[in-house]
Amino acid sequence: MKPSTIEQILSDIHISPELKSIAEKAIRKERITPAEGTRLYEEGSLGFLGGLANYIRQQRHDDKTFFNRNFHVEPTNICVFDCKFCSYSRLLKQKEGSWELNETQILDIVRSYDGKPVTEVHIVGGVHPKMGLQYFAELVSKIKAIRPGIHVKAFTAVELEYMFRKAKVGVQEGLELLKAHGLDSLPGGGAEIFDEQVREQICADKCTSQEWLDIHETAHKLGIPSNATMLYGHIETYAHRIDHMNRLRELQDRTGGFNTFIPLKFRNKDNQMENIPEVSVVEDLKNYAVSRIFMDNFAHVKAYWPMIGQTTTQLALSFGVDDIDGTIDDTTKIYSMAGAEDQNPKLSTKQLVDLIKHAGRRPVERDTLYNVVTDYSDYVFAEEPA
Ligand code: V47
Ligand code: SF4
Repeated sequence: MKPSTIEQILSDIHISPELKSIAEKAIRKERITPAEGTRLYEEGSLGFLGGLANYIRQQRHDDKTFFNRNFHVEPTNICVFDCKFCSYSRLLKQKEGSWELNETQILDIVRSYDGKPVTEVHIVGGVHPKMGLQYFAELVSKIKAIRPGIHVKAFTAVELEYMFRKAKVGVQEGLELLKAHGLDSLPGGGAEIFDEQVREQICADKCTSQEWLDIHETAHKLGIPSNATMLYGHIETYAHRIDHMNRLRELQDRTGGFNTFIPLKFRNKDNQMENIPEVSVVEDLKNYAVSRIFMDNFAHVKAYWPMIGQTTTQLALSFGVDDIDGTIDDTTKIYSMAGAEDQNPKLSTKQLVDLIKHAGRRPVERDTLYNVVTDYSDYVFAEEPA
């Protein structure tokens, strides 16, 4: 992929002096302000934002596009909370459409990957009132006993806040316990939009923004890295998105513990916000681009392919994205239940590699912490691997 040149970005005839000065700052690797970030959303054309984001992406990662080999375990979709955007959760008393895996079933999923070259298990689910801290700590230990080398990326801050509160332990104590049992990192879910008024309308009863940020900050201080997400394309404004990213950027300045930033597009099927139309692909791409430009202290911006589909994922690689998550298998239901095109999200390694190569980029398998596992640039597949 030919990188955008500075001249190409700045020669856009429609670019205002204000946008030009923001672009020049970003190119000089100077931090742009929240007001400048909001202006990018409001005034930047898709071409301009894409050119600038792609320039930054190329400077950081060249054509490299990261993915990993992982699988998801979703222990339950029973949840004590009532997020209006969620198509996935069921209340304890609601039997239809709910599931609850017991420990044996979860460990059997882990065993089913014996001999397969996965490097990560991503554990996330509803907040079940009866699955507590001790249960999950022991579960992590048992997973590690079966598969000692696997990276356990588990439990959103929402799940953690609830399990620590129920167990009457502080955040640090709870995280230390989980770490001692083998927890390696935290996924980025539950962040949604930090603005308190928006949060009140879309997910009033779960952990607050400050609690989410405090849990991640404590985790980072204990040597547990994490991801950060942002749920966009519902009732929030551009200023809310920038405020969200700014709170993450400030936390990252303090700890450096975030691996990657993951914008999550709101999908509107079968949830209490289904009257809100989904945003366009143009908006998705602009959002990736502004994220890449604004989040100057985040090494990676991830497009989560099961949520946006494979074609938009390929496009996103020219709008600042350098990571597309993993092979995943068909074990995640969060997006298929919310209306994503892929009902059984699963791509083999060859399919992921081809997806990246066909978009003109260089596929690199990484582990959770972005150590390179295999560079697939010139790799020839003998036969379809598992
Ligand atoms: O927090 C729920 C989102 C998140 C909908 O860390 C929805 O590597 C869109 O955080 N439309 C959970 N989004 C998933 C998550 C995640 C996913 C992939 C990778 C990582 C990582 C983390 O899913 C929730 C919420 O923001 N979500 N419902 C919906 N209707
Ligand atoms: Fe529960 Fe998570 Fe769904 Fe909210 S998004 S209702 S916390 S499963």
